[in-house]
Amino acid sequence: MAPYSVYVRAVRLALEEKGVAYRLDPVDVFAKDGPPASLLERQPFGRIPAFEHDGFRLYEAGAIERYVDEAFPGPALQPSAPRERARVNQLTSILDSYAYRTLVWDIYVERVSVPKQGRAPDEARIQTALPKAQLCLRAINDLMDDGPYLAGAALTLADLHAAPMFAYFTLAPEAEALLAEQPAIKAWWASMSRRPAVQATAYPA
Ligand SMILES: N[C@@H](CCC(=O)N[C@@H](CS)C(=O)NCC(=O)O)C(=O)O
Repeated sequence: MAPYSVYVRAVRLALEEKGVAYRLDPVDVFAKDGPPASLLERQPFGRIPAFEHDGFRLYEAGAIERYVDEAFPGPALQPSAPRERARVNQLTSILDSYAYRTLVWDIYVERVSVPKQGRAPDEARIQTALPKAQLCLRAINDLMDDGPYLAGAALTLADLHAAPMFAYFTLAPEAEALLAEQPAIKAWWASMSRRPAVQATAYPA
């Protein structure tokens, strides 16, 4: 699985935080001829990650993260109280449904990756994304209560799902002003980015 992938990294963060050893098999999901057949056999939509544990195959990062948390010993990454657990699932869904495309593709990829490839960024796409990013950050901030983690006092899968998205987003200069409006998220990211698991999975290393 590719170390640059947001969703592969989120699963790796869960494995790292649980202290579970794992192997990353390389796959080029953006290959010119499309995703390789070996991936499609495991993930029919041609996305990564595709995960396997003792013959049990699973795709969809959120499902893999929850499996990792529940199938292995180590610190619990989901609260047991229904309402707290629901917040973790709510944040994960917000990240998947609204934040990933806006923060990573519309802002980071367009502002940082596209110029590296020698192309001009689509400024209109970035401008359209900025209020959407603001909305995402505000919504996440509103759910944080007193923090310091996204779902409250303890580290959860919500933090690990979000961290790879923020690692890319914060490389775009636009992130600074947006995060200045949400100091709790800014402080969260400053602390998350120093975690050994986050540093161990950094891309580029
Ligand atoms: N819903 C999927 C999304 C996974 C996903 O979008 N992965 C990206 C890499 S971070 C990918 O495979 N992109 C390839 C493509 O869009 O063709 C999950 O949760 O696993």
